[in-house]
Amino acid sequence: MNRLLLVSNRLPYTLARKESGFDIKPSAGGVATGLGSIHKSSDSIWVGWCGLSRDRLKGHEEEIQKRLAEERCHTVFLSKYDIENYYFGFSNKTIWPLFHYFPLYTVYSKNFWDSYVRANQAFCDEVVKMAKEGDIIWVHDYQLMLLPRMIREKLPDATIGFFLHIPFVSSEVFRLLPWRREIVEGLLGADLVGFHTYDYVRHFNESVRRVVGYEHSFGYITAEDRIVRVDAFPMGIDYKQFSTAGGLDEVGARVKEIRKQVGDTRIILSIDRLDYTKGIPPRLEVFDLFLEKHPEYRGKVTLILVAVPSRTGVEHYRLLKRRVDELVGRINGKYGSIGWMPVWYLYRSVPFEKLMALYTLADVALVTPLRDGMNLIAKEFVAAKTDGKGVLILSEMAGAAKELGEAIIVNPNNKDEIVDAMVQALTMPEYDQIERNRVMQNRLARYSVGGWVGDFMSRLEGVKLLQKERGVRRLTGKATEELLAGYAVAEKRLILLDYDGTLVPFSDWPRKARPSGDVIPLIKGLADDERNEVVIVSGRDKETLEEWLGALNVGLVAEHGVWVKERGGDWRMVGSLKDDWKSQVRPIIELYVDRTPGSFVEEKSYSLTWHYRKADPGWGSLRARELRDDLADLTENLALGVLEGSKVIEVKDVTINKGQAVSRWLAAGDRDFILAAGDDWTDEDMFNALPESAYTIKVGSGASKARFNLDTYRDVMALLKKLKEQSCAA
Ligand code: GDG
Repeated sequence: MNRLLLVSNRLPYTLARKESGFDIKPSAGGVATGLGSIHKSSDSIWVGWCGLSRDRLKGHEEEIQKRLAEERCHTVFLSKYDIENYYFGFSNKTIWPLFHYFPLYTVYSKNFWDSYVRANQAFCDEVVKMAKEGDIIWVHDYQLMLLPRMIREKLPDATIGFFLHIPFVSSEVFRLLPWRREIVEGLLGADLVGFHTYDYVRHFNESVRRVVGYEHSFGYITAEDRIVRVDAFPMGIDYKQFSTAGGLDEVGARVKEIRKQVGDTRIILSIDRLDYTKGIPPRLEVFDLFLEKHPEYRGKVTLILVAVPSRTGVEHYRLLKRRVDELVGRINGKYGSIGWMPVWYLYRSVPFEKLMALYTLADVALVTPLRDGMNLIAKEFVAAKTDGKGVLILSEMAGAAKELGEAIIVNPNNKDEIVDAMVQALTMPEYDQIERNRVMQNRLARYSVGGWVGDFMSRLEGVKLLQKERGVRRLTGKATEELLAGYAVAEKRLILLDYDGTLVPFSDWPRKARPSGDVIPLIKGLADDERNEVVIVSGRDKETLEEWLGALNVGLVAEHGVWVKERGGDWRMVGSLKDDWKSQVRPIIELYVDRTPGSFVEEKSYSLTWHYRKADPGWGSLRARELRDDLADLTENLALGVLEGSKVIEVKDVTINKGQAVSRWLAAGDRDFILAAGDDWTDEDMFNALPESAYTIKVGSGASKARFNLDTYRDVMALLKKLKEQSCAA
């Protein structure tokens, strides 16, 4: 098993300054708890922040790293300013509220963002320093969303996984973020991006599609240079720990202690970090309503409310604390009596034994977050109920609701529904409680935190294998050397190049894809070598090709072969083609233009093309399917083909294709070196027409007849540059 490099904002240990030296304590929270057990049981190194700013550690850096190294941890040093702006700022005032559907709490600040970039860079530097070949780098959570891409830039072949512990919002909310592109690109630096639920996966895929235009299919996103897997991995708990700890003596002692204090009432339990996403004030309002509507439970039920202090430096959290204090005071004042306090309120973190004692004692767990990535408390409560007795009331807005369907599932905004759920829970027959809990327990035992890690790791391995398979044909190293050697000795070379997507990137409007500054000199340099014949084989109209490339000493093919221009010659049409079909087809395409904002029709002499790159992606592909069907019916009896390309549907004469077009250059004499590059389906005809010895190159990662592939037009340009250098050197 390869070594694991865990990376998260916080280390599982937090440092505090003492009068002399430092104190080291375990950190609290979902990520620390979940990953802590993996860290303990495996050969891993954990890179994260230790909780103190760089200034406070000054002069003790080595000592601290040494102390942390004993726990297989390594700290990142951050300035006070960056902690303020990256952690309390961008992470907790921008991403956290936005990703939990609190857009009104979201602060958009350039300073926060700059610190976020800087802090991610600081993490990257440490990870790169620590990483060894073969390590699996696993980055966690929303504070480090730029990190996968940053690491990838430094270590291109690294195995990188990313897991988001909070929800991924709907693309409609995500698009509010000014830095949405950077975030998506940052995440796509990973090989595998994991979320708790399939909903988050869907939202992420849709955001990727809208923000950077990459399509997804069957769990894979084809990014510019690589395939990235995106999947759901509902995080589990250390089931064994939670299902056995009830038997510990310390826990038993705590159970007795609490029972003595609370008295002989039924117990409803509520435990969370004090966070506005957890819905604590509405939960207290529900409890108030419950006591009001059901006076028969007064004196018979106690709510134990544990609120763990969190992010106390952030304004919304301070206000929240005040609101909770008020509500607890109000309820206790309104219903309390001597001998019965309706709400037992603990504003602090409790030790594990006490947590277990509370799980053991509670008749009902009231887990009603307004939004929650997963919620481990719900799972821990169920696991702790070894006798099967106890009822979980769970918000449908928590990721855990997807797995714990046997709980009483409620809408956290529907107070009456929750009150009814509380009554249902308090009166539920024992056999029903046991039956529900057993089903959930079996599920939690099967997919414990260990299972979660194993599942993530095997998917990560899977995507690496797939990348390798796809990369086998990649034109790198040895194959490039062979190609260059073949080129060097050849005397009659033919170089066939597609234009869009091969020499230049796609742009929103075809007219905008003019040859960039280096394309013309490069092609010219190649064409100047007498041993070379260069042909640009394009689907574009001849007027555009003439305008952009006409001055070069190259052959040109327009409209996929309708028009051909040999070096020094004039444009000629191939065969006799008809265009009278256009009047029948055009109105249908125009109808789709009207119905699909952002799309348009391009008319060439013997073809009509519907472009939808600028349309809404989902809508565009739906309409494309409809248009293709409509056109297929219409063109059935005509010699026309309806072809689908990269965000285009094209109707043209079926007898015309790039393969047929390039055959005249093949027939023109023996070639001792042929290179052809293209990125889409129309280029496949060209590859098919060439002899096996030709260097055929597919740009992009899709299936192809080509012998090799390159990732992007940039790689094609780099290859052509090498050829040109050889030509010049000769
Ligand atoms: C984030 C996401 C997602 C809590 N109080 C005490 C205590 N805890 C432990 C619990 C549990 C963990 O902390 C809390 O986890 P949650 O999942 O409920 O919540 P977040 O901290 O918000 O975590 C969340 C999680 O990441 C994992 O991906 O589920 O949705 O927001 O394990 O046991 N432990 C002790 N004393 C406490 O007072 N000992």
